[in-house]
Amino acid sequence: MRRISRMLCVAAIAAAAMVFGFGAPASAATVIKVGHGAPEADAMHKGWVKFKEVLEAETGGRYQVEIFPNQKLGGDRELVEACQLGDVTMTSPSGSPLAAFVPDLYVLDIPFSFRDRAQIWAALDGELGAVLSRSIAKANLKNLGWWENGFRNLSNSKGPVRKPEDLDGLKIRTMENTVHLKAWKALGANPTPMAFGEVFTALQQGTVDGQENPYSLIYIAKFYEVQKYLSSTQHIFTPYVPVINAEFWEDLSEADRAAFMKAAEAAEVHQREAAKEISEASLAKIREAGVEVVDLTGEERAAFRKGADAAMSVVEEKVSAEAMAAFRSAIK
Ligand code: TK8
Repeated sequence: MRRISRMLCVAAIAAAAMVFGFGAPASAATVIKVGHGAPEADAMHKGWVKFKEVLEAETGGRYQVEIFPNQKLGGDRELVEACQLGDVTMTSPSGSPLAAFVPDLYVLDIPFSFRDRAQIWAALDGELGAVLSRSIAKANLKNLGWWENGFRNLSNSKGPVRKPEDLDGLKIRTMENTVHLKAWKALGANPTPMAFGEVFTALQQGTVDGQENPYSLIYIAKFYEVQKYLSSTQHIFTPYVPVINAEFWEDLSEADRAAFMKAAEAAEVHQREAAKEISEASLAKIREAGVEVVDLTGEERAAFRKGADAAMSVVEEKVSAEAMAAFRSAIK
């Protein structure tokens, strides 16, 4: 139906162009509606701005990208559903809520598996990323790369968290992801899944005591204003996953697909750089604001590993053998 109405629309514009003799590409521009859940100061938004700039230039304005940030069109889960239906053309959820639609992505939710960015990008730009992209395709979405949300750290309003015992009974907001829930429960915390848009109020009102996110979002979303303590747990690296509705992608010409890929590649490079910079600057600003930062040593961090063991048992049930094998070789 959608495809037919798009064809009719193109035909009508072509007919009008013949009758009235106009050929300006802007009048026939296809709008690409992008929805995402992060604030505009986040690197995710900068990635989309770059995507817009390159795609519009490459196609001479035949495509116009409209970006709706900050959950204007919904949180991660709703945006994934909207993108599957084509109600938004593109979106970029965190990998963790996308895993509910693409179970193989749960391999990225096992705490303490990746050492650093270099190892992560090697994995996602390599075999593991290729396997996961094929799994994403089964959810009616075409993956256009891997962006950085970042290494996550735990903040809370109750007290300094240096060891797992400090988590006892602590109410923590998690992303909507069953593996994360399992991991925090195994560590003795009391986790509640919640959409990102509700987190600030929940922290402010004390519905939850803490949350975990990269330094960038803890700063940008102002969580640091309502949290006294931050521990450098670095327990998970969350990618943002830019995706496009699969039918829309299939209908594109070869040349247009190349333009989309070019824009996506430029966006990815720009986004990763911005994310790294913003993350470092954010930690400094959080410290300056007076949050007590608990810098964990490698050994202290390792004590939280029993959360990872619990997570692994869920992941092994949900993930394909192929994704598991690619994950294991990526973290060697
Ligand atoms: C933004 C979310 C956010 C994520 C979360 O849409 O929910 O905590 O870290 O960045 O994807």
